[in-house]
Amino acid sequence: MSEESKAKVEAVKASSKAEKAAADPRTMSVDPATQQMIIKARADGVETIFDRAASMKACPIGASGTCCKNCSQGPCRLTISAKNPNPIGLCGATPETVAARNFARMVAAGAAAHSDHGRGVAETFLAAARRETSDYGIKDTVKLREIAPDFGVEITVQDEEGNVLDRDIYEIAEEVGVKALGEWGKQNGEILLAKRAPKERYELWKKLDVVPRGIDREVVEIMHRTHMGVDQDYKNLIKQSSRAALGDGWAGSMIATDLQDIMFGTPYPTRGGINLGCLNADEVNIIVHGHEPLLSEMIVVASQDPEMIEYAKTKGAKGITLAGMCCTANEILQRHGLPIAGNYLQQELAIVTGAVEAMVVDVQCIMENIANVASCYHTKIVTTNPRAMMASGETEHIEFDEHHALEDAKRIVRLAVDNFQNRRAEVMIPSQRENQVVGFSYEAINYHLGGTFRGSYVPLNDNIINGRIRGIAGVVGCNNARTVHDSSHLILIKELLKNDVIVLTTGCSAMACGKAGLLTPEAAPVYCGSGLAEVCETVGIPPVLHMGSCVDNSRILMAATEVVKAGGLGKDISDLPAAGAAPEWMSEKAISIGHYFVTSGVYTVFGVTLPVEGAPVFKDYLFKGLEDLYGGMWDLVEDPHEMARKMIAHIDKKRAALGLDKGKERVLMDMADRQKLDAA
Ligand code: MSK
Repeated sequence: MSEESKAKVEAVKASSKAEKAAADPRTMSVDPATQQMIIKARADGVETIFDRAASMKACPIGASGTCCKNCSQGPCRLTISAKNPNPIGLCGATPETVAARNFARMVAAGAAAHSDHGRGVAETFLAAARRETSDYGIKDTVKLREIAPDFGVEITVQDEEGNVLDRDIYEIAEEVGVKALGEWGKQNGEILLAKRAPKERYELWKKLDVVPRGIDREVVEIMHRTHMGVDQDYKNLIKQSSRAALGDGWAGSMIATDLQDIMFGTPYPTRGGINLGCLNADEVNIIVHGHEPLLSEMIVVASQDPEMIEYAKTKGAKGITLAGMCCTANEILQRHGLPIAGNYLQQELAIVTGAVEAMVVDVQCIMENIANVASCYHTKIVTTNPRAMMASGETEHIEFDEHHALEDAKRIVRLAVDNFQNRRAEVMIPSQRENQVVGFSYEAINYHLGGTFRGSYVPLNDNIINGRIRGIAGVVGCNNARTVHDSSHLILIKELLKNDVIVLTTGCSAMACGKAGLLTPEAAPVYCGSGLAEVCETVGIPPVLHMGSCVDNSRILMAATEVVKAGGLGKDISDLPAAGAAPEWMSEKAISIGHYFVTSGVYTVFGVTLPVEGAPVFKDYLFKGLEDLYGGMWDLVEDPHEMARKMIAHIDKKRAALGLDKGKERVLMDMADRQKLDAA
């Protein structure tokens, strides 16, 4: 055999070895339940995202951010090389312009997704306030009274004798609902909740002229500016991206969180289970998947209805199990303690168990392929939102309407029960089922890390100042099939805990933590440095605090604001020893979230990739230039160990700036100090 042929044979051997290694489920996920279901899917002849990720490569030019397809003269693919150091598109657009436009469009899509979710919540809230529906009501009246002034709504009224009386709750709710809905279509002025930010931050946004006007307006303006031949200045495009992203974090998402809390209850710590082992072989299994809690709240009620449970028994099932997937899961978990079947990359695999009678989807993060997977089993896919229909496979559409939501929910549960007897594939449910403690809204943290009788963030600040807690990290975001499922979340978070950094989490990251046992108080002595372990053990909290779903990243903004207001750690979010990360991000919403954290003053690191590599000047602006403007900036680090190192270095930099580089006890503030702070 010639040397050349030998080399070819060796190359083939090596590539088949590499393919085999790539196809090994242990290289795809660190979660044993996921690995087991990938194997079952293959045995059943079912293709999943894990297989496609191994066989289909991402487009390198799109991944670098410099593919422009905003007009029909392209797509123009710009690659900087030695031969062509200054490539431009047909119209002359530079890599910077193209990458900034693409980035801005991702912000717009992400902000739109969160905010349209928020709009739906506001509409249902208003219907509840006007008593146009009997299925929804006002549950958390304390929170309603607390937030009403932020919308300029009075909570008291004076009678003719001058006595101050509490206003009727439904009257307040209606006014709040009207004001909240008005935030979408406002043409001028400012979003009302921008003033919730620390004063210094709000003033900075004003100075930089980025306080959002109305939510819809900022998104529409991005679409206009990124149309062919409009905004050709990457800095100006990012300025508009900042308005839209802030309109997401401090309006669309924040309003969604607030109004959901008022209608369904503000989360407080509760226990729940997580992973595919939450499904039950002898019960009707229903999975609610997506993001909006409006319908899933009603499915909770319908699935617990004794009549419905009896009906399930007539079909041979022992009962009904309702579990969640993606952020709808976080919503029903944090308010009802109902289990989570899995995070984003497990949606197909839940169906592969052969035990899911119905997967009920609303909006966002729903893979089109679940319809194909479902067709290999008996699972019914039920779409419920007119914005999110599916053309592939056989799906049922039962449209959610807030005016008869419970009726819709009962119809869906009955459909699932009727499907129980149609199981046709082998049922195999992994045994993995972890316990977790969730529901750390910023109000709950107020009490758990704060005062016993009166909520306060002061004790948390004290522990940061004395160095027991080195800093705070927000670790959030998705799974990504281009990385090992859950791995980067867990490596990063464990590194942070070891270094006494307390972690706030949401979304699929929170679920990765839950599956790995990090969301229990018992995790503190196992994973934390001595300082953080001591704090967690003293107050009985997990070292990683589950704060909810993707829209609930707004809770992290509020928690950061409360820390600033409690004093002793600077005057702005950018002064805090804090950092953010999304190590396995994949959705456009993550880019919007990342950008509202950056513009709120947070050093924010993403993993996997960022579509900026093909435009070095633009990348430099995001990674360095924004720090001068906002005190927060973007970063990209693939390796989670290195990501942890950089986040801790940033936290230490902020500690040093605050004079906290040597641990010290906090000097207790007296009333005069507090008044000075308030006046500042
Ligand atoms: S669900 S946006 S995959 S976190 Fe909110 Fe998970 Fe990311 Fe969807």
